[in-house]
Amino acid sequence: MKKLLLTGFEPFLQFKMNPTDEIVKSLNGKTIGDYIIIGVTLPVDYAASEQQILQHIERVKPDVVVSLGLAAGRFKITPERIAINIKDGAADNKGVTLQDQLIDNDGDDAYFSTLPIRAMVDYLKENGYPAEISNSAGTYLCNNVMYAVLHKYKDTSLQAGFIHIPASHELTIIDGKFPSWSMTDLTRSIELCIETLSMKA
Ligand code: PCA
Repeated sequence: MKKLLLTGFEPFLQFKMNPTDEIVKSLNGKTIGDYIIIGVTLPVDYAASEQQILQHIERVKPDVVVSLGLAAGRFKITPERIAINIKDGAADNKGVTLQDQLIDNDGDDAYFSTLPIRAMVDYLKENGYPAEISNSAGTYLCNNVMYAVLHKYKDTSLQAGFIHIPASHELTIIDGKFPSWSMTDLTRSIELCIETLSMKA
């Protein structure tokens, strides 16, 4: 059985919960296609999230890393195409605010996801879930984690990438401003993305 490290994030900024945290907890330990899922939640802390995801990869030795993040305001499931070498955004949960900073001084400007993002989007739509490839993972924590993994493992067979998801109904009930999906649909859509990894091209 192959291993898939599935990461989510804790709540951050004004968001009282993070649906990605709930998804990784509910899928942890399950088998989806050829993969056993190892789910972990990362802190919204630039330094600690990067350090922890790299430590989890060393510990778990996964074949694939799928990282999840909340992108409140998006309408669809959006596998990210690219991570860029920039940190710039609102304060993290430690109060650290960064502007125009490189993630890695020696890193490439950007790395492409090595997940089958087109197949994921097609399979989601075939199964009735709105999805599209996103061409920007932003410049905040999610981009940072995606970039850090793709940079460190660029010359290896590790497959890695990032999927942003819309807000859950629970979040929108609290905040009111975002398009939202049920937790059941959010979780099922991530299962479908993972199923894609076991499909023969
Ligand atoms: N989304 C943020 C950070 C944590 C999360 O779930 C992002 O898109 O960078």
